[in-house]
Amino acid sequence: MPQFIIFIDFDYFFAQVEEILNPEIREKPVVVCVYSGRTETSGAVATSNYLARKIGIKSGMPLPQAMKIGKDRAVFLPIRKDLYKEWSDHIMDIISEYSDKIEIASIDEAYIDVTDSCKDFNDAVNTAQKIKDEIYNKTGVRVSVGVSVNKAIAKVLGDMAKPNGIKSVGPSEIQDFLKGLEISKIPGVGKVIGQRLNDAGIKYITDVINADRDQLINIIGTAKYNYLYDIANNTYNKPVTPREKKNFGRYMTLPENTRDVNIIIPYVKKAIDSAYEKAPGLPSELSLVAIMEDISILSRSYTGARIDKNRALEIAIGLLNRIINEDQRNIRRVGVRLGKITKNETLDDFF
Ligand code: DCP
Ligand code: CA
Ligand code: CA
Repeated sequence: MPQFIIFIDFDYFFAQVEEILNPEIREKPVVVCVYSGRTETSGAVATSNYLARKIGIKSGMPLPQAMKIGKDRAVFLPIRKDLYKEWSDHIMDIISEYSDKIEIASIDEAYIDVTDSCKDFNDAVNTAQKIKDEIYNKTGVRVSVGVSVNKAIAKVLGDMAKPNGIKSVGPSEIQDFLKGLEISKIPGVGKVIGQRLNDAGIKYITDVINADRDQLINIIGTAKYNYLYDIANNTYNKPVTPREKKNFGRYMTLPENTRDVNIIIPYVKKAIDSAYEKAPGLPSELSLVAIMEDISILSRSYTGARIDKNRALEIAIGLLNRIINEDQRNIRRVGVRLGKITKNETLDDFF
């Protein structure tokens, strides 16, 4: 039985968030910078939008070099990690509505396993498109998506689909696809290993099947050999492994953009009910998250001892009022996020 795996990677993520919050910079090269603080220009590029990449400014580049290329035409912005994390959490929450089997691989990457909820591969591709559309409609973020029969090929396809695309290879096409797939495209095969394999005559992933096993193990070690062999043989089936979730968020879209708490509160209540249903215990931290009419995200948090559902509503309303008092804009979506969750004790804990 093949798995149906969807891989999602957010396009030029940090720079894209900055563009969404400030659409005027969209027509320009945008560079998100990590300033090291030693001198005014020491540091490196975290990421850049596609216009900046076109003129040669890429992740990891030293800032002085980037500034030389981009002076007068590029926008240089300081990295805002907490903000991107907030957006990432929100998008991951949207994705996790589609499957409990979600592996958040990094701030801008996730795998989900939809084998159980999709009746066939076509259904999995439709689900992937739905997730992509929903992320865009709710956050404005464009993502690239790969859908296939295992994690490795889903990621290969997600990379090929960049930017803003979706690519799929199902059970009936996988054998042909593998035949044409260069080994350098496989996740985990970097420049160095790719070159060494090429030197040993391995250009395509399927070349691994007939290669001299001992010779390859000498070059890349047993673990990597087995990994590549399984992919080539289409027997790779490493499961999507959910990491322990640290927080549980739920969001609701309001019927209209508003600052009227009487309209908003019922949706806060719905979000709380739904978040508590998912969470494995009581939180000691509760955040109220408001997505404003211009799509920016504001949140206010409360920390206290194990917060039950009734108190959660009271606290959330207090936090909502703070946001309304401190900000003039209308709210478009509202949500709650439960953090620092203490697991409920079950009988199992006593035996
Ligand atoms: N990042 C970083 N430093 C790097 C590489 C990446 O800080 N050297 C951060 C910024 C990116 C984020 O991680 O926005 C995700 O990394 P990706 O490699 O997925 O790159 P992008 O999302 O920026 O671009 P792409 O559209 O190619 O995925
Ligand atoms: Ca990305
Ligand atoms: Ca990534």
